[in-house]
Amino acid sequence: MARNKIALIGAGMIGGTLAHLAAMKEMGDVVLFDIAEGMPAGKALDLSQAAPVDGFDVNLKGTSNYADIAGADVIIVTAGVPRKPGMSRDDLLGINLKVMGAVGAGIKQHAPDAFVICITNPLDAMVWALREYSGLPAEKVVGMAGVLDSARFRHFLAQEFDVSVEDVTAFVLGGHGDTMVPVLEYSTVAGIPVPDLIKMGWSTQEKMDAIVQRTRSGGGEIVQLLGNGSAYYAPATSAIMMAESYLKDKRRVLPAAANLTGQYGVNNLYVGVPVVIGANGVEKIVEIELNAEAQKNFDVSVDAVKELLEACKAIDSNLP
Ligand code: A3D
Repeated sequence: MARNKIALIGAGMIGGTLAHLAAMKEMGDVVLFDIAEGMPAGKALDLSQAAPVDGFDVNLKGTSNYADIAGADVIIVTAGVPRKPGMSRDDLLGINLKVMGAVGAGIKQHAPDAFVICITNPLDAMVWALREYSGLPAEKVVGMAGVLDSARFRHFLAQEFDVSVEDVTAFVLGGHGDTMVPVLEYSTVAGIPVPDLIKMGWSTQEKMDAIVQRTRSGGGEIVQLLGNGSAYYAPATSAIMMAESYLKDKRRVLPAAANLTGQYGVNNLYVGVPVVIGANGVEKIVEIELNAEAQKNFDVSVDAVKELLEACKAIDSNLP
């Protein structure tokens, strides 16, 4: 049986981390693609030299030629520029939209059967544009944000409750950005919803509100600390989880930016919702009933995504 093939478009901080994780997990052979000459080959060679030490048998190749992604089962896109301190995700829009045009054309020509996970920001707009430019079916193009946002939420909740992160589940909806909607009612410790834990005296509503706010600005906090670039370990880990669910047909239920076709009252927009990821890509969109506050916050988030799409269309009139 042939090995799976994972193509990483963008071999920067997240791309390199993705390559390391994919190789260590022996998910398949790895192609690192970047427009920067030499760098992807350098990273591939460096990682190949870790293989004898760690004992993973995969081939790693760095390239600037789209033909090398042919036959990829999974493609993870991080191509573009990350945020610098003081920049919002939306500031990246103009630059990264052009990058999505080039990446979409490369995927369309060389790997139209792949499952594509987009990470490039502003996420909800870029994944939508990538789907348009690539022409792939919507269930095969998905955006990574929710797994990361809910991981941040879980980390903060586990710290507050002083329990294992493994026993904390967290629920985050909406666009990736300051308008994301962490939902406390659906976030639990070993199945006990957070509002019940507050009643049990484990924490207070004020502390939970502060955690929700810290989750919303979790990416910005890291951008400030790093001083040059944005988070990459947790974003890469999150995308790898989504790729594994597809490759192993695990049917994990994960929050991801998916193309909505009427669910949550939204049409033709990529927004973060719980989805089932299996061998056919996004196999199901989970539609839950939201309470009035979550619905209000979700609507604000959807409006923010709509604004981004309008900005994309103003830049490229070929977009629908
Ligand atoms: P960085 O280390 O700069 O890597 C980006 C790479 O893309 C660089 O190596 C560039 O050379 C390359 N690149 C630029 N243009 C092209 C092109 N046309 N084709 C191929 N490669 C190209 O950034 P990073 O890895 O830290 O972040 C990558 C993206 O992920 C950024 O847009 C971030 O904002 C975004 N990001 C998203 C999240 C989410 O949760 C959605 C989290 C963290 C970062």
